[in-house]
Amino acid sequence: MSELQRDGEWQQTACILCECNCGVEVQLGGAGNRHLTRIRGDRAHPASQGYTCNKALRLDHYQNGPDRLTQPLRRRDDGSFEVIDWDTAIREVAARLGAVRAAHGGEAIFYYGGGGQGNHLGGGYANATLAALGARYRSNALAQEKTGEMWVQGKMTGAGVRGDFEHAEVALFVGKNPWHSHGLPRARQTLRQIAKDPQRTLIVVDPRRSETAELADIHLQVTPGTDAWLLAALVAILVQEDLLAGAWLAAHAAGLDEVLPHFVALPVAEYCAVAGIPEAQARQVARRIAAAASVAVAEDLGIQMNRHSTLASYLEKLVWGLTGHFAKPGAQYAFASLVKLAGGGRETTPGAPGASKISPVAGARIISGLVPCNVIAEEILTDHPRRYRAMIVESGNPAHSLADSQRMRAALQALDTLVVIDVAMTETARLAHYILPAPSQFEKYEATFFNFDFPKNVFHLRHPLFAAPQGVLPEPEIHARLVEALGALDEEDLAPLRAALRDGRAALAEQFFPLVAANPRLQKALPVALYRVLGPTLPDGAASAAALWGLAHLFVMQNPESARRAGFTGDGFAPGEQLFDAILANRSGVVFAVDEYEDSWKRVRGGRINLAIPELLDELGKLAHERPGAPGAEFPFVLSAGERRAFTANTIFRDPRWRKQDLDGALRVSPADAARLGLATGGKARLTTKRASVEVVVEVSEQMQPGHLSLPNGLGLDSPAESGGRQQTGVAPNELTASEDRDPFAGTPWHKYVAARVEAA
Ligand SMILES: Nc1nc2c(c(=O)[nH]1)N[C@H]1C(S)=C(S)[C@@H](COP(=O)(O)OP(=O)(O)OC[C@H]3O[C@@H](n4cnc5c(=O)[nH]c(N)nc54)[C@H](O)[C@@H]3O)O[C@H]1N2
Ligand SMILES: Nc1nc2c(c(=O)[nH]1)N[C@H]1C(S)=C(S)[C@@H](COP(=O)(O)OP(=O)(O)OC[C@H]3O[C@@H](n4cnc5c(=O)[nH]c(N)nc54)[C@H](O)[C@@H]3O)O[C@H]1N2
Ligand code: SF4
Ligand SMILES: [Mo]
Repeated sequence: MSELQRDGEWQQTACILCECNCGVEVQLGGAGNRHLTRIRGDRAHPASQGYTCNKALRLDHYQNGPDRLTQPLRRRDDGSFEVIDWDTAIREVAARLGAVRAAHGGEAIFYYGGGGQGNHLGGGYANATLAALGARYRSNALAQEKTGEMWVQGKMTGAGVRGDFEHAEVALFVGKNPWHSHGLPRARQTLRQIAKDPQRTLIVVDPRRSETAELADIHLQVTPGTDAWLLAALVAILVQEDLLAGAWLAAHAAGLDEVLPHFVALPVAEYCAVAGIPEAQARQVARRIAAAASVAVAEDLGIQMNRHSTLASYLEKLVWGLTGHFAKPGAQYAFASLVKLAGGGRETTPGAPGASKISPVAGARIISGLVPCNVIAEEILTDHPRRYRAMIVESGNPAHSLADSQRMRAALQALDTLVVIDVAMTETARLAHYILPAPSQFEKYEATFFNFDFPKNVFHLRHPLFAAPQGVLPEPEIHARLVEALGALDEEDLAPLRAALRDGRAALAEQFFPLVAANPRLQKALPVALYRVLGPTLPDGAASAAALWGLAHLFVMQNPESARRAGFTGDGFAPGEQLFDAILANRSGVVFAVDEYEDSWKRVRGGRINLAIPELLDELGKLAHERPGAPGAEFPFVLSAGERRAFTANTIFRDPRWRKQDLDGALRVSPADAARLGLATGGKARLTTKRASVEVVVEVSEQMQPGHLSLPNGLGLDSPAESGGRQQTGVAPNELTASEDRDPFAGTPWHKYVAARVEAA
């Protein structure tokens, strides 16, 4: 029985299945007391306030999932794995990566991942390992969805921007289905409230009659892949009908004169026709947005993984920008962040000022420090001297989740050294030379940096519920050992910090920044240094929280007013200490920032929204001559490969039994297409793209428009079958996708626009 178990008591933690990380309370029990037996929403959680969706109740399938890793593993020449001890694992991994650095430079070592929907704390420590290796290039899942939007935000505001849907008069979702995917707190409650209030308007742009579209007042059922035309038409209507927020723009925006000429003569009727939207409906929407007291807007994968995605992100932001829906209740806001998840949309290489802003082989734009996921394979499968030769994958499953699985597998297999840090034997782990096993997210301290709320922003440090199995190590410990094995940090470096801490944490705070500034080795290994010095002194074994201490102090220094309003007051280092104590103590999460709507302006670069992005205005011009239409005779359908449904959760659950419906992950087909092709619900079809041909179960669905197909995300994993052997459930979407099908600006994939053919099987 776990020593952490307190019988029958509800314990606070969070759901790890989407970025909302709703607070939950759980009871433990079952075999060995190692199960989550009861789960309910945590009313004390300041963001979720007791809310959960259907998925949180299934979390035990993660905690007790199949293929759990409990010992470090090393690949044998025949491809099988042997158990090794941790000392051997750390020594050999450090030696092999060190050898790659010695022969080819640290930039040949690539880092992928760092956290999923629930776990970012461990990834924070990886920076020390990368600095020790001199690694320069990295990526994660954000670089196959959000980097285009980040690049646009980097140019327009330089800040992370979100919509205040709770208070919005008009809510606009473009290519997003929050009923299932969430992405805003208590999504279903908020959607229902907007839908039932006659004063408020819910607008959804989606080719599919999604669950959110079903609730909407206005559903713009676009032709797949044509959002750029629709959004351009909406902007043009605002311009041509003189619906702009003139005085507001004069006070708060720049670049209007550069933007207007691109829209004054844009043929609205023609663009609406391309998008399959009645012109009158588009005009109704533009007028509603201009007239509203507040509009909140969110875009997501429907446009971010589609044709013209970066342009569409820009046009979406012009819609609310030109109508002045920013920095007021119910509109867009720039949030306070405890940690910037990625570098604010700038084109940069992390840790290498002035270094190249493009990837070394493909020359792809690096946004927010992330190499586009779609070029990773290309950066490996080449004889280019600057190719990546080794890779560390931490909490990510690129062999399954990135475009073009066949090519991704070939790339991972071509590496000199692949190290995987995970909890389960995944599609990626199977290809590794070394597998380093971590405790599950309920067996250690964990947190995410998805803290985007406003005006109150929340951070939640979760405490462990179970003891970790013998043989696994938390990620901060793995990184600390790697950094030490690489010779990048030792007791001599740490001694002055330890001496300062003897007089208490406040004394450490006083001396910390000068001490770190004086020793570049400390600077590079910062999180690990804190883990080693401060970590062991933290209560309840919370060593992994050590890096948060530095972040708490930095946050308070940079956002004194927001912190003060949240109750962290006093002089000098006192508020930072208070914030850190509150983070450690409060098991349901902490409000770390309280903002005023006006505060958004302080976070906008130069205090003005920049409306003009010349590269994208040029791109806009190309729409005039392009007519997307159906993909072609060989592949007459548009396949959206990766729809969020009631029972999908990326690849966090590997046990197919977690799903209560849609067990096979059916391909959704419109009734008209099904009738024409002789397809029926529950029957099989053959689905073919230029990359692969698979058999799939069909669901004839009224949600679909003719010519459009939709497959769920996260399926196609294999797991132990009850009858012995292994079973695969559903189709792995990226067997069907191709890495070259990507956005020209951000390199994000066209997963929602895959040319496909379907036939009865
Ligand atoms: N249940 C569940 N929730 C999740 C996840 C999960 O796996 N399962 N994953 C989480 C993650 S990682 C993410 S990034 C989010 C993603 O969240 P969403 O982006 O909301 O999810 P999707 O279902 O992938 O895509 C949204 C919508 O885009 C529509 N779409 C397809 N083609 C087009 C098009 O051409 N134009 C427009 N306008 N729309 C189009 C689809 O019909 C779909 O309804 O969800 C998060 N939440
Ligand atoms: N075709 C297509 N492909 C897609 C999508 C799509 O819509 N269509 N969606 C994409 C999107 S938006 C996303 S975000 C990605 C998601 O894909 P990935 O980024 O690969 O993320 P997850 O599926 O969340 O898997 C995370 C990994 O973390 C591991 N893990 C869980 N807990 C821990 C832990 O505590 N420590 C460690 N070290 N590991 C842990 C899990 O076992 C799993 O291997 O998929 C993308 N792929
Ligand atoms: S919305 Fe659902 S899946 Fe997302 S964190 Fe909350 S309970 Fe989990
Ligand atoms: Mo995602």
